[in-house]
Amino acid sequence: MSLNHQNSLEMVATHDFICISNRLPVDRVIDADGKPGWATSPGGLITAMDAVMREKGGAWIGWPGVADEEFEPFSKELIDIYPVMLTAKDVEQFYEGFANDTVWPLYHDVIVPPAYHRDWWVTYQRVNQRFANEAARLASPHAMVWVHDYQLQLVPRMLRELRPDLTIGFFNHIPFPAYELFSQLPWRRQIINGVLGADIIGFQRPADGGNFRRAVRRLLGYKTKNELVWEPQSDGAYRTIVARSFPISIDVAGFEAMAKSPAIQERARELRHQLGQDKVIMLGVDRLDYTKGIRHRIKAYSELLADGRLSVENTTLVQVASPSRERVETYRQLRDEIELTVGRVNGDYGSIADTAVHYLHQGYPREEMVALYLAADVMLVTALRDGMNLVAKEYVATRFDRRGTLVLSEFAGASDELKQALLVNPHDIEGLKDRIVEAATMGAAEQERRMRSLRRRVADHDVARWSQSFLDAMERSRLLREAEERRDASESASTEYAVSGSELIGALGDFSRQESVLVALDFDGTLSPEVDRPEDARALPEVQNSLERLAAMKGVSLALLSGRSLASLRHVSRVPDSVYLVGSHGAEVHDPDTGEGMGISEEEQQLVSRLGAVLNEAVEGIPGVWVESKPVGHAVHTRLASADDALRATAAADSAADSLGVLLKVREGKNIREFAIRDVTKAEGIRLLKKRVGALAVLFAGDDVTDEDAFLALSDGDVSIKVGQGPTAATHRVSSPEAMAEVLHKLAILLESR
Ligand code: GDG
Repeated sequence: MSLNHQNSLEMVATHDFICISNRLPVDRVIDADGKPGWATSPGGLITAMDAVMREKGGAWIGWPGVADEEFEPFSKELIDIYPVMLTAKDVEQFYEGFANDTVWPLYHDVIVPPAYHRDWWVTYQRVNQRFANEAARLASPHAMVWVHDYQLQLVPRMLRELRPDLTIGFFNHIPFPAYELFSQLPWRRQIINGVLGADIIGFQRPADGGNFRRAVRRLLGYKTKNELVWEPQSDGAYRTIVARSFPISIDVAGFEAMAKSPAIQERARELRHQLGQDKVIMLGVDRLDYTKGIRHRIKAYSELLADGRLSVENTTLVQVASPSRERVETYRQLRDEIELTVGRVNGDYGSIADTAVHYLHQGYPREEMVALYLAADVMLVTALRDGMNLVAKEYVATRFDRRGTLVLSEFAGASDELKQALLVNPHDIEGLKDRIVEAATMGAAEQERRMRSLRRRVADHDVARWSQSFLDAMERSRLLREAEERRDASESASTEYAVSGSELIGALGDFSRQESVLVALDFDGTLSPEVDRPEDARALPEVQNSLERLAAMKGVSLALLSGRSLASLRHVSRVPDSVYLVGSHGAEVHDPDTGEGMGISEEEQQLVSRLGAVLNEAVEGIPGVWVESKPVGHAVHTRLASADDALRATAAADSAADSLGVLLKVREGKNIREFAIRDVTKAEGIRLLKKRVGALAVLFAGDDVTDEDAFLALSDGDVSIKVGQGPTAATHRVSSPEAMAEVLHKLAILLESR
């Protein structure tokens, strides 16, 4: 944080990192002496942001939950909080209206009809502008701003217009609907354009990202390629936006620690005792919301009681339905319906001794929720549509005893990851009933087997990892843009760097004066023109000649870095033995001195094989598409396919890869989509080589987006060359492999003559 003079009257603190959400992570409280203050609400988001906020001197902008009252900025536990004022009318039209009665139902598959009101839209824009203005005022130059959720979809664009220097992230916590539904929205273009003001756009599921990119193509006609959106700029260039999934999670260690606390365990025992020691206790925990499938759950349970498959003597359902959006009419109606149903079920099936449904329309402290999770034999998550559903992950995190069964809706984002739950389609009441009975009667060994696997997944992917991966993506975007700006500043953006251009020759001259250098080159598209069959690729003859000269020089280490497997690279490159070969984007390294490579574990190998099997099955029969095996993954090639078939193949490959239920690293190149079980980039390959050969300077040339990682890994004094068109972090550009041949020829001359 630093202090700036915003204008002569006002001293304003500025921040390098800002988080914006509709609701602040604090609640207004009045203490015992009637003194007002602020209490941190222990939500997942603040836990996720806590470390980064402290480290970066972050600020949080949001509404404190009280209408018509202005609050001064304040600090709470090292976070600077800037309350935004909402009038009662704003709350009604922006929050309850447009956000919760237009966007929320529309984005949750129109489970209830969305209401479209022009005055709500006007207020939504006005309030979004207020949030954007505040962020623009508080952000330091080149700061990062992370905007959260569907209430603030216009903020990214508004902020970009005010402060183009910022790196902006947007995360959508709820689903993004299919185009056929989204297109109902009268302001669909404005919303898409608003979100696209961000550099990084995050969604819960890959399918949400796909829906969003489709809406971008249909409504604005922008090109998208896999996870990238290309937004045309007024100068003819393109801005690259990343729109992809970042599945959110919870503070796993925090939940587990609570579950292990003696007080909470004692409370869990007490709950079990009160509910019936020998009963199967089923639990639902939701905000009272029509998306959560509470009615479906109660209906299925009541039918099971009616059928006699379950009875109130040996089961009970505890339903916590915490109050939510009570001023919105559809929520009032839902509450009435649920309460009517619960009353009927209890009236029809309960007895003096046994209650069928314990219905609790109350909010509870987190400790009580954890005790309930521990007491429950079966957790019912039957959402009709849910971005993620954190309750499912919380239940798993607390069950360190590896007992309990999770029944989980396929329509909750969590089902992408929690494959060992009993997955269910909540609309299929018969199927839901079968799943509930299966869960209620599941043996201990099977519970343990499933819970062990669920817990491993959740433990490996906690909320810290989620926020870190989003922030890393923002940081990467910031670095790329800075590199572009540096290049633009040194020469006009549209000018191609010619080989004979003084800039590049000057850089090559400086580079060649170093005592020990590393010349690292991508192969396909950089040294060899593109060919139909990958095995036919060959370096241009002039290039081959320069490579042989460079390979023979003292003080020069030569390396080829490719996305190809090592074997394939060795086959096509035909370079002298002294050349370092790095295959599979850095996953495989061949050191000519030691002959060493980098291995992968047996477990990883098995996962790679499973991935290969599902990908092959998914694209089988699609003309012009094939799957190439790589050491840590597989690549789907679409170069020979028609545009339609290529799209069909990548979509099929995406869902096949999703079906494995593991988070894969997906990388896209020209007509190629790679799925890897772990991250390997050419940047790591470069770092490894530089260290191994002890080079003082590095030259790297490449043509593909996968080469951008390597460009970013270079430092001052290094030379980076992009071959061909497209946005790049490289400092120099040449037009083609032929032009690159000329560069290498000149480089060989310069190095030879030192
Ligand atoms: C949105 C998206 C996405 C509930 N009642 C009480 C209570 N809770 C806590 C739960 C959980 C949280 O509230 C609810 O999170 P969910 O993920 O289940 O659902 P939404 O509120 O709809 O959240 C959702 C999420 O954003 C994050 O991106 O997963 O899909 O709809 O943590 O434990 N907590 C306490 N008392 C209660 O009575 N203390």
